[in-house]
Amino acid sequence: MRLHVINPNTTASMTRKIGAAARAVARPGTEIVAVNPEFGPASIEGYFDEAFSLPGLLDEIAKAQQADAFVIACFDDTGLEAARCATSAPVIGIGEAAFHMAGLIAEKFSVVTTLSRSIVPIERNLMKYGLIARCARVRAAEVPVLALEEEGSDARRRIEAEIALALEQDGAEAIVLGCAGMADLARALAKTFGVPVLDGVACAVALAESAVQLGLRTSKRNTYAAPRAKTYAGAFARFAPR
Ligand code: 5HY
Repeated sequence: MRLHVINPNTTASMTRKIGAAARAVARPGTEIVAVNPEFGPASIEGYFDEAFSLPGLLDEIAKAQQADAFVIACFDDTGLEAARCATSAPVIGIGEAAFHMAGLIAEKFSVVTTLSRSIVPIERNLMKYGLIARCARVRAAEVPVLALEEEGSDARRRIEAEIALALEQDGAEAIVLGCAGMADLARALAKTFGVPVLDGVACAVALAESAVQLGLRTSKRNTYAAPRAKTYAGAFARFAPR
């Protein structure tokens, strides 16, 4: 099978990191194609960037209609519902995947994301997915997303400090890493803290493979139905459903 893993920001080094994390857990017969748009924000930090990443995300999906499934590799699950309208293949968000997987192995989990501006969007996703009661707390390490790409940054130290607080104060039994850019840290952090630490990229790849194996496709009845034919004016004409 072929999984199309889309990093909705335009930072190629993060796309390579995401691709490596996906290939590390993919089954032998699974081809991972990791891509990012050529246009849009270099990182997605809150609602403004999410909005500006959507055209590029949807364009990547339109270009890859042969994929067996898609993973949206942004922890805010940016554009997840719109993406499900754009294809009949399964579309798995790394946030939603990590939340569900954490709920299978722990009663309560905390999320450690990058900046405080991402806390409410993640909390709202948890409510949307019906999992807010299983999340002890969504925390921010106060690390800009691109600091995770910088050699020698103090990002890892700040993430570790926030995980320690989550274990001390939240009653967290597992930790969900709240950024695709943290994908390479999960195994080491699990060893450091002795608790499950989940990376959404790995969780989403596993769930996407399962959906394909089960022969499941996105339902096109009502909510995720293909967009009705209409004019998409101006520069957005290229995004009209193909
Ligand atoms: C992500 N931003 O996974 C999110 C995480 C965040 O560019 N990739 C991004 O901080 O919201």
